[in-house]
Amino acid sequence: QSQSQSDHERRKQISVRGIAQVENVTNIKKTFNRHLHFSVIKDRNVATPRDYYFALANTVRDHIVSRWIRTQQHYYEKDPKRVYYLSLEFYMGRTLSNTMINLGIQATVDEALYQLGLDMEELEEIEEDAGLGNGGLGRLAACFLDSMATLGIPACGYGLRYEYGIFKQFIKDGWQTEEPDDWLRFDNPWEKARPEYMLPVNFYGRVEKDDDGKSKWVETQLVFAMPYDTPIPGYQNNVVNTLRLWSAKAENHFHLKFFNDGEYVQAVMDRNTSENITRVLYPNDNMFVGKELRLKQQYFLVAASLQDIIRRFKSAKYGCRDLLRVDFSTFPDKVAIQLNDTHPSIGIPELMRLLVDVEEISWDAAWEICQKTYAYTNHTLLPEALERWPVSLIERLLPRHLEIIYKINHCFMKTVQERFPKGEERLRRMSIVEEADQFGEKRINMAHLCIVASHVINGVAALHSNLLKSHTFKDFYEMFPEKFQNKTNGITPRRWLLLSNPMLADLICEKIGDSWITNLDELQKLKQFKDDQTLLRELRRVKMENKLRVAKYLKEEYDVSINPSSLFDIHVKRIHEYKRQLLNILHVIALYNRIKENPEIEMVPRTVMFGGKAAPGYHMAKLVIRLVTAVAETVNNDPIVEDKLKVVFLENYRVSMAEKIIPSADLSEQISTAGTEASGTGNMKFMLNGALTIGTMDGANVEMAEEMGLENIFIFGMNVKEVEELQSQYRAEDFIAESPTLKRIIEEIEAGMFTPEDPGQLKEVADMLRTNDRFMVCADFDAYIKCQDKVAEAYLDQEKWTRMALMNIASTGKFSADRTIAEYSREIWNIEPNAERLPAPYEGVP
Ligand code: B1H
Ligand code: IMP
Repeated sequence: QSQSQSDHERRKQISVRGIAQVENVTNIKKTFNRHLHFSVIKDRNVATPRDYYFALANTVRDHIVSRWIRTQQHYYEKDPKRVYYLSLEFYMGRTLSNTMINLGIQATVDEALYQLGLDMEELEEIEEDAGLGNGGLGRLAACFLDSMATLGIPACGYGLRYEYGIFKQFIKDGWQTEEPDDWLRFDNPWEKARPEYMLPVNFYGRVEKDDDGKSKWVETQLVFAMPYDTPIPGYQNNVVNTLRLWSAKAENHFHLKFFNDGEYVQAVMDRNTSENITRVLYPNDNMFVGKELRLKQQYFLVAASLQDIIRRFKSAKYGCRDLLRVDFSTFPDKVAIQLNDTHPSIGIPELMRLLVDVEEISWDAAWEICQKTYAYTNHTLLPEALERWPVSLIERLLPRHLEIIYKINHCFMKTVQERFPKGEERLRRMSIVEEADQFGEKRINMAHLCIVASHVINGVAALHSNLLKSHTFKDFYEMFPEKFQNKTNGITPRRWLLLSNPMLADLICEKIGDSWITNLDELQKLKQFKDDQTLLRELRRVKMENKLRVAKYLKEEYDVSINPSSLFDIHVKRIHEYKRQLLNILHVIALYNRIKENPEIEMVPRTVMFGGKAAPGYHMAKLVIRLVTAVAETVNNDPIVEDKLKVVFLENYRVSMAEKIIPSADLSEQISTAGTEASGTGNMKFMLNGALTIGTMDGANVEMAEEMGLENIFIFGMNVKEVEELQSQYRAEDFIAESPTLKRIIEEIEAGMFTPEDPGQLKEVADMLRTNDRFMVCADFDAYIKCQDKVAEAYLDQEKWTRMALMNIASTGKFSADRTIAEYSREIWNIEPNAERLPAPYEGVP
């Protein structure tokens, strides 16, 4: 109670500092009551907390509306170049608090609710996460939307309105189980359906050629795309951009005559087949699954979005008020399309089809427009994640697109041949159309298509971008070096500090003011306080309060008791072999073995927390979860351990849980095999919240270390070069033989020490480590254990530890998504960010 009281006070203070115009409490109370009455249709005698949440959401939404309309009008008046971010995933999480913060009305709303006898934090917890993403890639898209709005960029996100987002994870008897995420069950107050802007999308059919060789795609099956718009407010600048998500709607005219009621009823029921397109998000992170329905989703997204983009391009005004734009040569000056990985890459042949077949532009002119318009971001080097669609599938679903892809490839192969005569091998390697595999199946390499059809391709961290050039796309780099760029990922400091860690945000504001919220480099100013005992003490206090909050949450929600003074060692991200949750749990077992050897041992008490979802079909990832829960059961119930060690598996880790957990971390685990994690963004969130990192020289960890200095981070293990050298001759047995600690642990897993009721249960994990480990856990084991010992030692000196945490926080400037988006703007989209505020609705027209 007193905890939430003080939070209440703090939030009020911090937001008041930032707002010019405080919206008034009386009006907000009035609007809230009106919404409870007219929108929710309840009185306070029968209203449930959910009813109050909806009344509140509607109240807050009201404050967006005029800004949203005015921003869009402003764009039409100014006719600037537009940016379209196409993504199969937008992992938005919750919207309520973020909206209040960005609108600057949080303190006022909080006060109004307080006066109404309601608790804002309790109502916030009722909101479902918008879980329309798997992990980093989807959350990056969400952070980018926030930064684009904050930088005043005329941007629009296009995605799919999945009826079911990422599954809900439950742990039953130690194993992951999945439940559908029915997030729309109670209505979504943040979206507005726009049935009047519905657009047609075609599938299947065949291609007809007319006499002068023109192609027509005929006898197709039609599905409609219904847009749902969600407002994306910038941070206190009165800009509101749009996230437009498409939902599949069956068409209404079946052009059929029914001979009986049954046929008619069946025809209505068959509408489901069309509407299944946007039913569910595919739950695989970093893994390509070549399912027809997934390709339908991809095409559905781009076909609808491109029609919308072209419609807007044509209707946008330039100077003269009512002239329609017909000349497509200016298209790339008015439109930039960013492809979030290859997932929307079927948009390349679709744009070519629209320009050539529909707008009747010549192939060469269309191709130039296409290249100038598209840019492609690559997010992974893992071969199993690269999209390679079977030709036979594309041919059946999108016959005209296959023809276009063949033509693109034909032209491209000619230019390669001109550049590199006698480069037979090279030609084969670079082809968009791959040669037939062992089953006679040819595939389309979507990354190759993207590189050829875009003017820029970028990786998501310096190391990753360099590996793209030197390995994955080496041939392409040699041919088009000017196309390759790096754009190191970033995160939005609004959600990942201001919203999630109000106490730390407040402390920072007290010291250096609040300009860091939109200019994260300002945090550098904290460095001058590195020996300020008062600040270090305050930092420690904030961390402790955040840890207490998490301890309380785990007790209330999961009945898990943890020691808040222990070192919180946190590993949260999708469960994947390359992310090496296994390496971490091996360390936990090593600590447990030490305690058993010597129950009197003096050690820094640790709470090791794991969280993350395994793709439902990923057997080994599910076994890793089982190993963690088995070790947790064993360790947590062994009286000998006392409070030296605790292991927790955080069920159903998602955006809203990340916001709670990350501010409490002392130690952030970022331990992927070097060269496998393209960037990582969780790493940046922990750093910003004052956790220290234990990590490999992988992805953005490299740049984090560079920014903060190696003395403020715990780096261990092989680097990319060492991984590469070992790869082909890796034998786990060599490392096991040299490490008695490791040998013992693997034998214990094999013997069933953690699953005594079924000793063979985890043998597969041990077998994999011994004989089949692509990610070389054993090779980094000793270095990891040594490094963890250094972590524990450092934790003993709390003052030094806190100073390191301060240096982490102060060095995060580079990892603001605002910096990332400013770079995309200038170096890819060719537009200048605009930090100016639009006038507020009550300040007159923009
Ligand atoms: C990332 C994916 C991904 N890279 C395929 N690739 C998917 C691939 O549904 N699929 O088929 C879904 C997701 N996700 C992540 O992107 C990287 O692993 C991270 O290192 C990176 O930080 C993040 C954002 O760039
Ligand atoms: P869209 O970008 O074409 O989807 O339009 C989004 C919003 O922009 C509309 O709902 C209007 O608020 C605004 N808008 C569209 N066309 C015009 C126009 O011609 N003048 C001013 N505002 C417009």
